[in-house]
Amino acid sequence: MASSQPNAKALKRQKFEAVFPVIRDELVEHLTSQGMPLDAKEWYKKNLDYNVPGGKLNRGMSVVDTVEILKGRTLTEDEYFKAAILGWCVEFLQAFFLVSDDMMDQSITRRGQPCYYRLERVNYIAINDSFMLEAAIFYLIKAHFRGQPYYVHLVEIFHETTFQTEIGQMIDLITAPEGHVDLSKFSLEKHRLIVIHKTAYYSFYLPVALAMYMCGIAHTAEDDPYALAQSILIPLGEYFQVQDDFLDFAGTPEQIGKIGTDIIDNKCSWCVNTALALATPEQRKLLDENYGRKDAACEARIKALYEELGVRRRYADYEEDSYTRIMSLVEKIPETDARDGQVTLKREVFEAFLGKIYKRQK
Ligand code: DMA
Ligand code: MG
Ligand code: MG
Ligand code: MG
Repeated sequence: MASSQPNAKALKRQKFEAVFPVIRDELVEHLTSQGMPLDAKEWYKKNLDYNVPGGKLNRGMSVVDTVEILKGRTLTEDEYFKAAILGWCVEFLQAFFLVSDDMMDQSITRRGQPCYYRLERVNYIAINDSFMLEAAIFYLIKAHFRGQPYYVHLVEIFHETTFQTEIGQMIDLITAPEGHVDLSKFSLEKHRLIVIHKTAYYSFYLPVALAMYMCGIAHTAEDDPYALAQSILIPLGEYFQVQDDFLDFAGTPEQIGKIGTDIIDNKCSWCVNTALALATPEQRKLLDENYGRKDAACEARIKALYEELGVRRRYADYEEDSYTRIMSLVEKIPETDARDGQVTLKREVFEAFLGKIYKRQK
């Protein structure tokens, strides 16, 4: 497969990245049309440049990849551009969530640079700047898709997914109150609810659903390919956030581009839930006394306990189990195209996703 060659992969990324300046300039031009002064345009441009590109771009590029897989052919220039805009809209949504998430999590770095709110000139202005990342999505969709039959679906799914993510962020945050450690409130069930909402919908279902809408895939009461896609992508997203939780503990900042804050932030992470399930009464006491404290020595004690309890081994097992489980879900999708002439869901959509995240180190 040509796309798995490193060169083809790099070219794909470059092609996608090349669309960003076009979109960014269009947004900055909008400010011009509103009579905004130069400093306002420069501020917005900096917000966009600092927060939108520079990530792994997995979410954004998977919109393009999925459209290609669904259509089963190379895209025309116009199709590519449209798919790339939707892909970038997912990256804008991600940027909006990350800017606000880093403030709420009091994080230090992101993508190997200081979190945006930590820039001296930015600070709390990051709140409004995050809103302006979100607003850009609806501006772009209107500018490029207003005349399409699926326009309303795009608008609705961005609104709905945003709400789901915000619900997830809310339960993530209220389950991790500052200064009130109560580990009895944590459970893997609670964790699952949090991660499905805060991560899985926007990171996995959204990109595929956007591609499906763009390809005109219909759904009826009897046949709902969107529900089918969701039944695989939500478990996939859950697995992805478990990886994120594990890397928060085990990844180095060089590797993951961010400094882990979950232990200090009292988060209902997969790691602490795993540790709670394995801990002896003495180890539980150590967890109770050191978790969620703004203290590097407490954090180090928790990390040492994770090592002692074999959280790494548990994670490796979890990763293998997830891979097998998700592959078996994928295999339920009919291998061949049943309906001629119609675009239908394909296994490859999900295999491509799983391939991108399996055993990821960042
Ligand atoms: C990720 O939660 C969810 C959203 C919506 C950003 P997180 O705080 O674990 O993310 P990160 O580890 O990237 O700060
Ligand atoms: Mg965070
Ligand atoms: Mg968070
Ligand atoms: Mg995290």
